[in-house]
Amino acid sequence: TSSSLFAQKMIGNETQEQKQKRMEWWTQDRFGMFIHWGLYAQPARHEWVKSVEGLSNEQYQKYFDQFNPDLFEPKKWAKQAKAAGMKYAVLTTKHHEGFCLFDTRFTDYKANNTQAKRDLVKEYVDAFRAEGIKVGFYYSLLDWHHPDYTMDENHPLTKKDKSDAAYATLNKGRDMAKYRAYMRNQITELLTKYGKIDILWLDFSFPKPNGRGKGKDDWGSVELLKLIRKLQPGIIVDNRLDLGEYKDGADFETPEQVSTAELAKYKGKTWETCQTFSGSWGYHRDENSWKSHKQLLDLLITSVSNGGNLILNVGPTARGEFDRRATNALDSLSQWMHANDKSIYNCTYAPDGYATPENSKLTYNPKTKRLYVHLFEYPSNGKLTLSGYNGKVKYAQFLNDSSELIYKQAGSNDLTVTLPARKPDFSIPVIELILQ
Ligand code: JFZ
Repeated sequence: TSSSLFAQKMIGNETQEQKQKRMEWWTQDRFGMFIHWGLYAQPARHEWVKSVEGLSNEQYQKYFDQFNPDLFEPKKWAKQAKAAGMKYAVLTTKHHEGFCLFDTRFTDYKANNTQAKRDLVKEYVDAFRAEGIKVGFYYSLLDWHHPDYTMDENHPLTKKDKSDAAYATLNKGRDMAKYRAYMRNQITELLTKYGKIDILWLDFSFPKPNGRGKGKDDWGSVELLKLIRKLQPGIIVDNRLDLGEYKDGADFETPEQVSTAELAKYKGKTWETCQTFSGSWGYHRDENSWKSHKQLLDLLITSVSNGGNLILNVGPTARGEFDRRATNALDSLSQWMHANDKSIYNCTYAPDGYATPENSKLTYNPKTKRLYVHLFEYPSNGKLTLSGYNGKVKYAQFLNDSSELIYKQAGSNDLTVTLPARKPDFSIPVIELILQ
């Protein structure tokens, strides 16, 4: 890659070792909760509704006027996240619609001026911190409400007329320099008024050769990242700023809604896949494509088995709670995690020389030298072959109850594990192999 041929430009002078140390908790914790919450929870048909339907600020105003999250109790959110085994959280402090869940001096378009009448980000921070969950902020680079934000292919006002003339008319009086200052001001508020912030998730860049995208020059990305590093030296920042030759200044890659098969490509990088329960990030009432319990587990296990993180999204309702479908999904994860989370935390891909048995996925804890075999299909003949494992295993047990599993040598190199006829009561049982 180009980064091995040419030195990439750095922001600050952190060594690789220092960077690894800064990110240690994140690479060990593996599992986080994304929360997309904003005015778009009311139309409840995707957080991009303003853009997709080309709605003006005036047409969107009713959602600001009606916003009244009477069931918002972030302590409940935090307890649900914790029970599901999520160790960090990232909340949309502002999404593309431009509405701010936090108190800010730089716009009136904020929760304090709705019927909520308060800073909702503050309550989120306090509640999650109290549960011992690391606290992250998502902040949208796009802003479909700000008067200085110029037209681009995603802007709601360009949906009806895409001509150069329409762009020119709509851009009159808009000034991205002022919008850049607005972002810096708001990010400064977010990173100075709420104590230590663990993650900043900036979203997103879409540079286009036709000038109808936005990227580093629009955001002032390099300067912005310098400011962020100055305000919160320990913070972890995603890679969606379009940093150009400074791209190593970002901390992790963000494969979005990719399949489990595609995650193998990220092995060896520092990454987090972000995934929804149902397709939309914001609360979507009529969506019918909810992932099954097993699909969600597969995403988590496959992420760890390729050395990455999973951040799983909940879109709370406009009243401020996780709906029944989300709650059920989290509950089912919490049951599995309660018994099996040792195969997730502090784990990564298996070392070389350990073949993946049929219909399974491996994770490995390098500190405890334990290898975890996740049984996606329970062997119907009660036998699991571990090819090439002979001489490498000291003890074998199910992870969920520490019940011994008997194994014996097969051929010169292999081991055969005998499994009980009755599958443990988990969609994906886990075998724990204590290595020599
Ligand atoms: C985004 C947002 O637009 C979306 O609403 C959500 O917040 C998600 C987490 O991030 O969308 C993107 C950003 C980048 C790409 C795709 C969707 N991309 O580069 O393919």
